[in-house]
Amino acid sequence: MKIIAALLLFVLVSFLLNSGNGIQAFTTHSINSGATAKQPYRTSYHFQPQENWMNDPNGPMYYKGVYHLFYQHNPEAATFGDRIVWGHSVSYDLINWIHLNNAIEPSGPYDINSCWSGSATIIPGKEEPMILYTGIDDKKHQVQNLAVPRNLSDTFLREWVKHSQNPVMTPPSGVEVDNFRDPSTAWQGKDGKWRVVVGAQNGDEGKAILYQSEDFVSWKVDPNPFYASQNTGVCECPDFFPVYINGSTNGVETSLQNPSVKHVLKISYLRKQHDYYFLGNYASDQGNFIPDVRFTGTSSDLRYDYGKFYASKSFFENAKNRRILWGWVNESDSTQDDIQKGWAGLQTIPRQVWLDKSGKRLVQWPLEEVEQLRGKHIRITRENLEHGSNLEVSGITASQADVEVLFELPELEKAEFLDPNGVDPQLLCSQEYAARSGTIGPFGLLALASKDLKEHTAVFFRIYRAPNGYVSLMCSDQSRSSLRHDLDKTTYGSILDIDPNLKTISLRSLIDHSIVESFGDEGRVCITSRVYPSLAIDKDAHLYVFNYGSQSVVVSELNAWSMKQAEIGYEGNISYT
Ligand code: DQQ
Repeated sequence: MKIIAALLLFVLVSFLLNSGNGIQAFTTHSINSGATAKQPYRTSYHFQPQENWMNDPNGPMYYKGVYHLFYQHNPEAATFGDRIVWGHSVSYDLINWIHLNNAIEPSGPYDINSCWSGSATIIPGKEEPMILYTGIDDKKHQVQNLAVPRNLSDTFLREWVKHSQNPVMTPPSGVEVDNFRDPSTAWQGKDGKWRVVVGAQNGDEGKAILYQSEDFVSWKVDPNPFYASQNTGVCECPDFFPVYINGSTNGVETSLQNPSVKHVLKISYLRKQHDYYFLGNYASDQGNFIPDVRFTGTSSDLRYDYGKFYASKSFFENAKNRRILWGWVNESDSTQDDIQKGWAGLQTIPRQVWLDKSGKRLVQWPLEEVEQLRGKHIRITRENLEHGSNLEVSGITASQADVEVLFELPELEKAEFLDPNGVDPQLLCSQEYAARSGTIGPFGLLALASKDLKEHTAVFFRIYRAPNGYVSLMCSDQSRSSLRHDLDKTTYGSILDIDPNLKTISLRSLIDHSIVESFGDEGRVCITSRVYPSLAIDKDAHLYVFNYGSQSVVVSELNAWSMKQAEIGYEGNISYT
């Protein structure tokens, strides 16, 4: 009897000691559990709240060694609602996240019907973060409010206090009261005054309205719009920042103005549900922005991402001197599916963003921090892909992977002719789908593919000879991504001018159960897709590299990694050592 009692005591003591040591014992059910048999579409290394609805990234910033991400969140349901709050999570590396309590919730007459999107600005010298956000007030008008941290010495800035003078901006004349929202990060002019832009609408005209302030509390509207576009409807989530023109990948602090930079204005057009950006000149004296090329509403407009990606926001991080971009990726299944899943909405893997050396477009690349999740590695080199080749990349978890491939191209003169003027790449991608043979291409990856290929998401290129050189068409084709019918399977695409001497073209895809984020030509074209396979789930997912063009292409090098799960969970339940 004594022996049995001693044994039981030993087991109990070891259990208590072990669980006390390894935080793991407490964490398992609170950490983002990733995809499971019941939840095959839950991601494993993309940012998601534990449950319910998430949309826009808000107020991202880096403050005293900690990254903050706030986000539009409905804590009550997996659908958008009429009491939206600011969710709040913090991280030391932008990949593993600690969820905190909501930072900003409806409370006063100036935000009682929701706390919508906004941005953070860190006041230099005082090193004090300020948040400007949109409140839906008691009359359902949109107003801008200010919130500051309660305690600057709290490492995670858990509590935010709303300013007594809220609202600090109300809809000015010439702006609809229910279309005045999403204040940008502020920048400081040479006169020391702060400036922000707020998205707006008047009739069919979309606008970004400029405000100025000396103290961040009293804001004066500029009567002339900072930017306006006709027949577009509302401009949401404007983001305005400088980029270096010398091809440097470094980011630029938001207030910097000198001849070494050019400016970027990003507008999220609600009607299009896409994020468009404009390169141009900031005429600081006149208080407006003059885009090099105006918005046309056609596929020639520049976009951050040609797939599912909206309401993005960037911030400058001084520790690594880079500009980091977050974007919201919505679901492509039905609201009913979201309710069943209990969640909806992802954020992309944060991307570093800079101006291409051509000066004509931005380049985006997943932050280097994501590489810490790379596990098992497979490498393929010098593999000739003849017409009809379909080579499996085996040995990694194809449902949770990072793949980089460099294709060596045949002689470009052999390419078919295409006049890209007036061509809609998205339409072309759905006509020239992956399985249809061309001359140079289609070649690329089949991600989240079932063994029999009945399901696959094809991310691929085709190269064409154009009137003034060569172009590449990059597509992400969801049409065969799932046997399920109740999904948005729009095929996405974009056309890019390429150097006539181009010998290789690169593709990287981050695959995470229901998302495929792809970066073509070293990040000059990005396409994000949401897919919900019914067969190609977990261990039944496969990855192939293929070529259905009549000309052979060579896989000069392919590296693929299984990706580990990121640690994303509630405070107190994760160990960060
Ligand atoms: N989402 C917010 C608005 C913003 C829109 C509401 C963009 O502030 O205009 O959740 O997705």
